[in-house]
Amino acid sequence: MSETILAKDFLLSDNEVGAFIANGYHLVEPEFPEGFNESICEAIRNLDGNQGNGILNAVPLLNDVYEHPAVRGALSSILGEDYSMNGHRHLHTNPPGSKSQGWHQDGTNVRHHQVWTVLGMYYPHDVTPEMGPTVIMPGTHMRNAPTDRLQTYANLKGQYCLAVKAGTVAITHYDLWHAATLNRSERPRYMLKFLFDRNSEPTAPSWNHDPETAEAAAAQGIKQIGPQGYCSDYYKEWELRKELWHWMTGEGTKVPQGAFKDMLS
Ligand SMILES: O=C(O)CCC(=O)C(=O)O
Ligand SMILES: [Fe+2]
Repeated sequence: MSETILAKDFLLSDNEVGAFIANGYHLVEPEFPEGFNESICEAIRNLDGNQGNGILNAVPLLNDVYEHPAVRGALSSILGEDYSMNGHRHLHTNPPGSKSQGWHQDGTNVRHHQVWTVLGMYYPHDVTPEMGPTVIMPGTHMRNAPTDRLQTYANLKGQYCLAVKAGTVAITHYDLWHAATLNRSERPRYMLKFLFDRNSEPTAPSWNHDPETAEAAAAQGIKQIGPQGYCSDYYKEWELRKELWHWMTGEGTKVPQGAFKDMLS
């Protein structure tokens, strides 16, 4: 019997896809060999300046992060099996004594309510709250906002701090609001940001889908409400989430009458 661990063993469940649709992020904690994350940190420390998009050539071991079956399984689930790595990538070093970044969405304002691009943010060492973790705001991937306005926001109720253990890969919808926070520690914080693209419209679920129970499982994620409690914004967003779920299952964007009818019960 083969011992090979395959990406298909790590596909997300209906419930996890529903949660991604609602929250706009999914965390993967791949098991890397002993010393693997430390080797990446060492390679980063020895770099001669920031390599920009050349970081993958400069630290080829990073291929093993994004080729890990647990990472591939999650990316395939969210972007389809034929997803690809984008040419844009960056090492984000957050040095001791840094200030917080403003809330922002990456890229330019070409936004939509589907999932065509995600970030895969890999942290090669434990990140404590003092070390300037990335902070994300769950659910904001469906809320386009001007950066000048976002810059005036400080702490938000419900924000989620990516104080994570070494090796974590945070997969986030490209439009999710996020920011680097101030580093109050003595150590630089590293984060590798790689982008991944969907290459085709979904024609079938690309995750571990059970048609019998899928709608109820997805509804668990879809009907989540934000930290402010129930308000009309969430009700409006549920419609977009249902539409995204339906699109991801390969059945187009028009949600049939009667789908998710039990969602509010
Ligand atoms: O360093 C981080 O945690 C986030 C950096 C970031 O989002 C950016 O520079 O676009
Ligand atoms: Fe960013």
